[in-house]
Amino acid sequence: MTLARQEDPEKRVSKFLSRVLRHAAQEHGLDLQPGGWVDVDKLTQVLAKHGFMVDRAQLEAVVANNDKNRFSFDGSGTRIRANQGHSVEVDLQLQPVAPPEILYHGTVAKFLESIRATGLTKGERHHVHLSPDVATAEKVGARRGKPVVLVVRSGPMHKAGYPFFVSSNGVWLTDSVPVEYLDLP
Ligand code: HQG
Repeated sequence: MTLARQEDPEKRVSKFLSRVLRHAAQEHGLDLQPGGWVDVDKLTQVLAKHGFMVDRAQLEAVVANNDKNRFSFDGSGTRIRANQGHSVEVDLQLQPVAPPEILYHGTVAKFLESIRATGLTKGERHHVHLSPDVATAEKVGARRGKPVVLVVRSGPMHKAGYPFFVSSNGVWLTDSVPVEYLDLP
């Protein structure tokens, strides 16, 4: 008999952090401040309450080792946030920036018909998420099955007045992508 492999403890903490910081700060009694910041000491208490006895050094390791740099500390080190991916209302204080000419969106075939009808929409999230390169978009799509990578003509879109943002971990964000700016298979 084989035993199910235990998930790496750092990954378990990271998943819990994603859930709390992106989707459920309030439910855990945490104040999500502008920028998405949460007090580190209060977060550590929430972690402990859920069985994650994580000290400062361990929390720093979770932030530093996260495969997608999902989290940041602020300059003073007293606050922590998820860099993007929120579903709750929060002002992430993102500044609009000019995107590269082309960005990519990783998805799966079953969504194409709907995307063809309405373009890319943000669904539960704050923004549509776009990737700077094909390899990253393939990974995003592969979370759901065989990835399909769409080309987004972000340069012309930006010229037409659509704002773009980039999170501190390099994910490109925009409100929606009309179908005329997409290359669909
Ligand atoms: C699809 C991960 C039907 C869209 C990744 C996607 C990313 C539509 C799904 C981040 C549609 C939404 C976000 C339309 C878009 N009709 N389906 N009109 N428009 N879709 O998870 O981009 O690991 O909200 O193609 O790396 O997959 O969480 O967005 O398949 O950066 O840090 O609807 O999540 O980062 O799914 O992923 P999601 P996403 P983390």
